[in-house]
Amino acid sequence: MSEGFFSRGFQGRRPRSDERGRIPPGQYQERGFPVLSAGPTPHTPLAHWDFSLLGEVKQPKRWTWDAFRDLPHETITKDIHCVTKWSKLDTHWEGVSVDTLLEQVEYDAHYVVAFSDGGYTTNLPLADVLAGKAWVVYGYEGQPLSPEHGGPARLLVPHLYFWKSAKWIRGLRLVDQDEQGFWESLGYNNHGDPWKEERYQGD
Ligand SMILES: Nc1nc2c(c(=O)[nH]1)N[C@H]1C(S)=C(S)[C@@H](COP(=O)(O)O)O[C@H]1N2
Ligand SMILES: [Mo]
Repeated sequence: MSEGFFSRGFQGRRPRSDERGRIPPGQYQERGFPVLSAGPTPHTPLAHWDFSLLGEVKQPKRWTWDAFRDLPHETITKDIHCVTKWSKLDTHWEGVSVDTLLEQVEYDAHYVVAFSDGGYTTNLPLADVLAGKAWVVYGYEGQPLSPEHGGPARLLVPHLYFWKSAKWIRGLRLVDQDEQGFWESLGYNNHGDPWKEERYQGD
């Protein structure tokens, strides 16, 4: 068999015209949805679930699951990029924008630390979670978000590597000074822009 036969086969299909230019450097296009979790999947009953805004806020805020589900929500279509090199195009989510959440408190802070059931944390500048850049999502592809992928709710920050999209999120702590989260303290880049390949510290 000719080499051409094999290279065509291994190359897979060509990107559709509307997909060209959407895979950041060093990434490949994934069509499945890999699960990447640093620990076991928590299973918090919805009756015990809440979402909090804490830290440098005048009055901390807490929503129960029902109250959270009553917040204005939106459907979101975004490409996502994992530092382990897969990217997935046109993923569909449903949830509440971080703008909507932070509108409900008075705060004085420049960073947030997202915190999750199981102890995972990740840090972000406020500028990376406001102005329609981040959501707390509870729906994926028309279904409730599955536990493996972060259900009942996860952060979605699609313009940064996917480790910033904390699964099983329970709240945001607003802070003046940046504080490293779980992967950031283990050598991942503090910011994580996939288009700049900000994978590890020093990138
Ligand atoms: N709570 C929590 N959130 C997490 C992680 C984790 O281990 N725990 N892994 C992160 C990493 S490294 C990635 S790539 C994505 C993976 O999300 P997925 O399992 O839905 O693909 O979740 C991120 N959020
Ligand atoms: Mo990741």
